[in-house]
Amino acid sequence: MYYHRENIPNSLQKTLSQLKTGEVISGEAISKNLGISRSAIWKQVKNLRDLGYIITAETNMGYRLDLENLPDRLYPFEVLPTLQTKNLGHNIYWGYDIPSTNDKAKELAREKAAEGTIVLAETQSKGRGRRGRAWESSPSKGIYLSVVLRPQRPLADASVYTFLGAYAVLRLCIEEDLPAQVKWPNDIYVNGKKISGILSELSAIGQDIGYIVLGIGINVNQSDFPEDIPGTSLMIEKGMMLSRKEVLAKLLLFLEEGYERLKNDKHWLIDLMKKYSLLLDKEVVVTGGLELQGVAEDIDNDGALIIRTEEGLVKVWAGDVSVREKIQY
Ligand code: BT5
Repeated sequence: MYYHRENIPNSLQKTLSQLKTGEVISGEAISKNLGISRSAIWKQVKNLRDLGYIITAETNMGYRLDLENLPDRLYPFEVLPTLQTKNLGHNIYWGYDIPSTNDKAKELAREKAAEGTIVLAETQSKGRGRRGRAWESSPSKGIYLSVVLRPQRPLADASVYTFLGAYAVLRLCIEEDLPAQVKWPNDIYVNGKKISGILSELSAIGQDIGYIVLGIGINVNQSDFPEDIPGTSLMIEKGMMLSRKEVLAKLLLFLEEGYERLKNDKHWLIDLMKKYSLLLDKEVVVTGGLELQGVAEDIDNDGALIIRTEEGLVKVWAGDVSVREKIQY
């Protein structure tokens, strides 16, 4: 089941809007209001039911949509009216199960998808983290999003766009009064547990960025996680369920705002990453490529993490960094 913005049947949305009063409305009335046949409406109702809307048919009276139990899905026609962005997210590719939204977004980017195009899935069968790790994508609980960006920037600036994803999630958490921190370069933690991960992938044109696919996974309404994943969700931290649609709309707004600011300057973002860093001033261990340990001292203007080791300062551009547990005697 795939919907691209252009493919969403307009009539389906119109029928839905007629039903969204929650009152009983006759097929005849809908047919008159929309200027389409009653059999066409019957088909629309069937399609809407297939999408999870509960519509009862009251004999001789008409249809009624159950407003209390709307499907918890990020259908483009539900998401679009909530967006407050100028450009970001206005072109939506949605699928119930997309193996990896990043892979789909890369495919669309190669096919010249416009900047700001987003891919959304209810679940991913091959959701990816870095280095072949998996991203747990339980159906309709989290937000699994990939954004196509085309910044006109040299490759050297690429790492700040991973930070951009972290920035948007950080703002979201701060707005929800949650004590969020960023574990360089791409994890967001709340109260010691991971709530979100970012996977940014790029394609180069010579020495410049061609496109960036910014993949963001956020745990929203999960109540628990598999034993081997020390994760948390907005719901666990807030003690209540959140509307994924509203969370998504905010996230895209913060992303767009940050993206616009990055056109003039990137230092504000580096400063913010330092301010909310989980690692700075801590004893850390770096693995995956470089293997070293020391104290995380700074984040450089090029996005690298600077570690003070026994041999001196070392710059780390990529890798897994964990805080070294203090040995208790
Ligand atoms: C990340 O990788 O944290 C980047 C995750 C990016 C996921 C998004 S979802 C939309 C888009 N499409 C994709 O295919 N990917 C992106 P990394 O730093 O390598 O962390 C991966 C590790 O996080 C795993 O090995 C688990 O330990 C842990 N993990 C997996 N799923 C999790 C979840 N839902 N919540 C918290 N931790 C999780």
